[in-house]
Amino acid sequence: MASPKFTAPDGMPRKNEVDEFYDSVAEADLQPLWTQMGIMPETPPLAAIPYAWKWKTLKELAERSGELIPIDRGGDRRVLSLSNPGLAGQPFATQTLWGAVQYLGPGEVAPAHRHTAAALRFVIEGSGVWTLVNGDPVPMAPGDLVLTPCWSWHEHHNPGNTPMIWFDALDLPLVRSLDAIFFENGPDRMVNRAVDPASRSELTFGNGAGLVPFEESEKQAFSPLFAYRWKDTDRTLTTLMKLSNDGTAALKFVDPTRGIDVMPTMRCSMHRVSAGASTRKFRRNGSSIWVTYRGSAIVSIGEDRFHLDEGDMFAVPSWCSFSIEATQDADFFCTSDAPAMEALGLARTEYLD
Ligand code: 1HN
Repeated sequence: MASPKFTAPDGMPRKNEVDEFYDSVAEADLQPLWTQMGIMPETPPLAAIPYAWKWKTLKELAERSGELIPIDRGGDRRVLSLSNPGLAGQPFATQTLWGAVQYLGPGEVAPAHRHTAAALRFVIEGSGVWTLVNGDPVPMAPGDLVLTPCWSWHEHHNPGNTPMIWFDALDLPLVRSLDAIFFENGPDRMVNRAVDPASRSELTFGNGAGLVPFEESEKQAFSPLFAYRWKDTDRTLTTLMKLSNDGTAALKFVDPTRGIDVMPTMRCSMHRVSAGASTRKFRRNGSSIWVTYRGSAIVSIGEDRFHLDEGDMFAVPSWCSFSIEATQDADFFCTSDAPAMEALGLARTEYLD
């Protein structure tokens, strides 16, 4: 029942009239802005924290999952996700990115499916696995970057007799927050088959030196090249390092037909830091996940410092200062949400040294 209205002698509404107003606002599923303290803070209010996962633990538990868990459970993929302790138990490494290790045992197949969340693999160790991306078999080897872009069919095959572990990254938290998740299971398992050492996408678009087919193929939102090989990445970093005067070199993986990021939501890059050298200290909004591919380093993220060795992975949340100091010659793979931030006009970077 509505409470009677009282008016004070000075004409101001009496307290119970204000209370009644707030009740009516809430009942109408409305909220006043003037009570929303902190809705527009000066810098991003962060939940995710700077965090690192050790390869030793990742590898041990991935191998254990291979012994205990059949491949046909848990979404057809034997994947252990990097769960940032700041994100309330969600299986996400950062606010926008999923990171994980995936284990595929000898003779196993992770069957076909597709989803709107874009994915990439960066191979850490093992050999013999190939991924079928939209019908194109792409072999995977250590140091290779393999793309399975938005809505592309993909399935993983391990016809060999050794297991393989790789790093998976997806833009899943970002796509979820946009209510843009779609998923579809593929046709039944395909039989293993012989695979050429290079995929059709590499034969067509991976010839390097800025040379792409004369006839334009229909442009999609992602790179038509699905694999970036370690020998090319390593050679490019070696050349860039020779030209460098600060002991650091970095490259970006791009769509060879347009020179833009490999996928619209995820930037991929590789960073080499010589023993004793440091990268510049900076912060940017948006987040990234890093894989220590070779060597070791001390990484500063915000107020935290992490000692990292081969295979260790770490999360850099939005607007946290970041720098790497190599204790041995070190190579890092990085994926970030930078293309999405830039496309939305939100990207900011600040150098702090
Ligand atoms: C997925 O499809 C794969 O295909 C890996 O290898 C990790 C994490 C969440 C959702 C789908 C894969 C995934 C995933």
